[in-house]
Amino acid sequence: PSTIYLKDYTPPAYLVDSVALDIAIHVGFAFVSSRLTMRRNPAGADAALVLNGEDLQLESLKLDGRTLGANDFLYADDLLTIHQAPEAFLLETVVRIEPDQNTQLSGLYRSKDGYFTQCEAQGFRRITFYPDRPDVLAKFECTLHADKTAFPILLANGNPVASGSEDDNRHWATWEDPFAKPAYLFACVAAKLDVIEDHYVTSSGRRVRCAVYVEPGKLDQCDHAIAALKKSMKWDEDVFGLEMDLDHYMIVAVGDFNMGAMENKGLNIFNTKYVLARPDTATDTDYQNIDRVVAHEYFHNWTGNRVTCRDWFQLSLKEGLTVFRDQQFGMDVHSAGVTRIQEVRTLRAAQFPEDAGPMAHPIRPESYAEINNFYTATVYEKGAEVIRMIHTLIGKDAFRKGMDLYFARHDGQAVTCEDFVAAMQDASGLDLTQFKRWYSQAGTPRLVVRSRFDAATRRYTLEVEQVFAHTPYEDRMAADGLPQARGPYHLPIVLGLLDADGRELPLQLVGESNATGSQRTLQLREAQQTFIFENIDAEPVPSLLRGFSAPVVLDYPYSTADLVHLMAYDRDAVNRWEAGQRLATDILLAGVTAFQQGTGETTGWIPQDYILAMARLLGAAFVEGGGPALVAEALVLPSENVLAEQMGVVDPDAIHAARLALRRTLARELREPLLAAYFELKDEAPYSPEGAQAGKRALRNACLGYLAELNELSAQALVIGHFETAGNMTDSIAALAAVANLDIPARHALLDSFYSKWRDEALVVDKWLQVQATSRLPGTTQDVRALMAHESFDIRNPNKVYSLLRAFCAANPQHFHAADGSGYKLAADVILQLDPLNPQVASRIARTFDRWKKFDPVRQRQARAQLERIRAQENLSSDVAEVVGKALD
Ligand code: B3K
Ligand code: ZN
Repeated sequence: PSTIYLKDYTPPAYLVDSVALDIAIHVGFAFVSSRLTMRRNPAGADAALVLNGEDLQLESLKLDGRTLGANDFLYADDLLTIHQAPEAFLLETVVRIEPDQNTQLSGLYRSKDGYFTQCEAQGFRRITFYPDRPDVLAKFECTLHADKTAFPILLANGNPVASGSEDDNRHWATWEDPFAKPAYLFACVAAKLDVIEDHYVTSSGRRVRCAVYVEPGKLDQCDHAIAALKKSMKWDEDVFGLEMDLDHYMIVAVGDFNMGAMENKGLNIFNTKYVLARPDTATDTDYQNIDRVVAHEYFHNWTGNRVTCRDWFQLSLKEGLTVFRDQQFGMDVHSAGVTRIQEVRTLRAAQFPEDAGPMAHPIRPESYAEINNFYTATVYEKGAEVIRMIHTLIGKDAFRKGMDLYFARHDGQAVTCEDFVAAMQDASGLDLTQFKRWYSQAGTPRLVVRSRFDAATRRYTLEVEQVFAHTPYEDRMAADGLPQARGPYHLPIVLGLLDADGRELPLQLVGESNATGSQRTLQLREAQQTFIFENIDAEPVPSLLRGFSAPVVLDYPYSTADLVHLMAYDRDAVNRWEAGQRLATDILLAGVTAFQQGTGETTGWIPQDYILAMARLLGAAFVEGGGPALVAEALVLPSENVLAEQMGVVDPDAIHAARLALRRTLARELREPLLAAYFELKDEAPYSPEGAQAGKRALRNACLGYLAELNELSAQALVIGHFETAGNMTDSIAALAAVANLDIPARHALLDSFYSKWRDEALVVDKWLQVQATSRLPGTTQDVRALMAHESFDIRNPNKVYSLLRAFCAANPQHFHAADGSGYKLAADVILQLDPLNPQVASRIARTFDRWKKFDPVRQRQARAQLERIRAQENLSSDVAEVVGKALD
């Protein structure tokens, strides 16, 4: 695939003032007529008129009413070039498309209940000819025609302006969007759907109709989504002063969707997974995710839609910022500590490995082959961390001023990441020049921190050094002649110092006249920088990077005693959790070595101190602040994948064995408190997904998970009883996941009964597939293959592929990385089968090979063989070709 460079950006040669679309849906095909009012861009290059078009059959082409002949234009390689276009003109095209054949789910496509669209990033060109780039903003009007009985609902962006009936039992509707927008925010729907309606009155008194459209019969699963929408509307007014600007805000749920959801102006299209919820079908996590995704798409209305991206290299401008906003929302409406811990976990599980692998890129890459490959953890999650650092460095009030300034300057524009940073800099007065390196440097920096205490001078010194990772990204930049200026980052280190009793020390840096507060935000700018604290009587334990104040790897030589101390006393919830994770990581890595040496089973590598600390933690669930939800987080050991990142050469079998041995040991040693907590936490109240109740459930299910590790009939009976008496999906899936790991006769019976109960609820069947795909039992790889032939599986449905195959590849490392290559072979088979159907989804599966070079030579050989087999496939999509090509590089 060819590479596209940020440095090659040029403004569009032509602009579009208005678009009138007419989409007539028939059996097996659709006609799309478009009328584009266009003019030359005064600020653009003197280039030809070129429109994008993909899989379009051109029926007619007129310029200012004159039909263009074969010599007037050229349609080749997905581009329509019109020779000699005037300064201003009306361009009319008619194309025929085949939405029923559109298995890519990009553009206009068929799903069970009707027709839906997905246009970001470049799907609009699969609907009609258009300058399909985000810096072309136009006003859209859209008329839809379809069969009245089969597709009674006709929707597009903005406001409904007219509708009527036609011959042959057909009807039509016209929608008009008052806001100019890029084509990627266009959406339309023609389907049979049920709708639930509500309204929200904005702070200035605008009455907004809020509507959620779902598959017929699912209205009882919409309440949470609509409540989340109204909560988001209120939050954005309260926190950022941002109001809804339309009279209609619609969310449409569709079962076939490549990702989570899409922020089309006034007409969000959502994966059903982030809309539908009922206590018996959705877990607490599902409810939380719905809150977050609904909020995310809603927040895009300002950060993304009102102010959009100049080009796709700027993707993090809208995504990093909007993720940051949905994270802040999450911290406000749920527990702040738990929310932040979960974010740190995601970052470490998904972004750090990406930053250390073949696809490493900065949050604003300089080049890409396929833009769909850059909707990544880096652009989203690290992008959000970068925004968060600005927030931490300049403070909440200046950040709000910066946002206000950003909108004052850029409302209605397509802008760059520089524009955002400039607004923050101008509003705060803080020089962010150096900070901008976060936008152009790839890799996770390591902060090496060393401390020194001098009793004579009563000084405590922290020496901080920034160590940069070398990534293949730099090599590619160098090969392309793009010099990568590399240098130290500007970042906030939020810290506190704890004395031997766990109290926080007052902080006074050298040069300050007195101590102020016990928590500081230090600004690190140098490659090596020293911070000296005065009036310190005894060596403290440093609590560094509180709240995970920067997306870095912290290297500080904490002793076991230090970590146990922080686990017990740190006032920062994230660092209390972090101390436990560090301790567990140290222990597990020792366990890995022990297993490699054949002494793992003795569990001599598990220190008693750790078990005591975990026991204390469990006891604290009922007393101290934070409570059960935080304790539940602390009970989760670092994942196998996160542990793998800590090793030079990954040994997935030893990692699996060590982690399992530690879980079993904890279960055995803490058996009584785990049982006590399990019974104590039983909640008789009617189900609510809200924090307090969900937190208790999380801890109770975590206890159950540990107890299930006891190889005892009574523990198994407990799990089975938990399943059979579960009053909600959170509890039943927790039990089922535990049972899926047990080689006991009840396993089959429980999985079968779950399936027969839920076979008609697609999202629940997804969970059923996932617990089997992530089972640790031998034979899982064959089971996954067999499930691909099960009646419930459909390779054309992304949710099914993610639940069964992505879960297997990404969340079952022991089997995916089996030394015999069976896991890699399965993944490659799926990628090759899926690529011609849906390259975006195939490419996501291909990404699970990213870390293949970290494994031993035997596994590397197996992985390479499969990667080469994929690369050799004819007509490979640019999506998969880029991922596999970079992996093999
Ligand atoms: N902006 C969309 C993502 C589109 C992905 C296209 N491959 C959803 C979101 O981030 O809100
Ligand atoms: Zn987004």
